[in-house]
Amino acid sequence: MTAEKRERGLVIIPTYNEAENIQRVVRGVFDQALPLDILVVDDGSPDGTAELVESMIAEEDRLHLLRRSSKMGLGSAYRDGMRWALKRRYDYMFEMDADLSHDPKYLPELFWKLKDYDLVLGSRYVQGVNVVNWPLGRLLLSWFANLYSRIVTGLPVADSTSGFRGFRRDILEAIDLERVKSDGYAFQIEMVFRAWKLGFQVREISITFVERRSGVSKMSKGVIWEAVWMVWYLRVMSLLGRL
Ligand SMILES: Nc1nc2c(ncn2[C@@H]2O[C@H](COP(=O)(O)OP(=O)(O)O)[C@@H](O)[C@H]2O)c(=O)[nH]1
Ligand SMILES: [Mg+2]
Repeated sequence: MTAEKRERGLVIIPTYNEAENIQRVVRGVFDQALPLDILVVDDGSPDGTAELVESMIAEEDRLHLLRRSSKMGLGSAYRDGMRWALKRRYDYMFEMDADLSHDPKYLPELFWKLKDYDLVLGSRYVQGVNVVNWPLGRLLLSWFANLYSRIVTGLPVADSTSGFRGFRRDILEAIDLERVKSDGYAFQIEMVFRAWKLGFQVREISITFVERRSGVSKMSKGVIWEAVWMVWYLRVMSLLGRL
């Protein structure tokens, strides 16, 4: 008798000073009753985020922690998390913020869609604009960043900067993570672009993003400039066949 293979996923959550949020988001993920583990990638948060995770690990063997010594950026945290996942037998990997902007209730849809698609994005802009509590300036920045990235790269995606998404393992095996250099929103765009160029099927589902209520955003001007240049880099390198 052949038992049906049950897909397993890993939710990678990067943290820097998320002590006020991390325990709630971990519980929210496990409440979904999906075959999911969690890997928190913490960059030496001075507020004790990692210690809170460790106290939960004692009672929850599906929770894991990767401690890094200092703040090295979101993209770098995800790259390390993805390498960690690739060494283990996960079929799917998910990206998710720790600040509860990404509601775990969308995980089942992301999860089940990965049976038919290679990369599933939780998208804020597929059905109008679904963002709660962002100042107008921040919303416009995000919306225009997506328009700009679509025009420059040709990516047929409404929300390529979204940090709530699921990958099938084969994408992460196919993309050479050593070559992925970007860190902030650019990292998100770059991963979708590389997957799309490699011919993987990308799908968006509609989510509502709610701005964090606790803790502070770590996004900076540098991260925005990185994205401005990165989309041109991606386009040129891809035209030259050197991506
Ligand atoms: N490990 C790690 N996590 C980070 C870093 N920068 C941001 N994060 C985490 O990435 C997620 C998104 O960051 P956030 O500041 O909320 O960005 P925003 O939602 O675009 O304002 C949160 O879970 C942060 O704690 C970093 O340098 N290292
Ligand atoms: Mg946030």
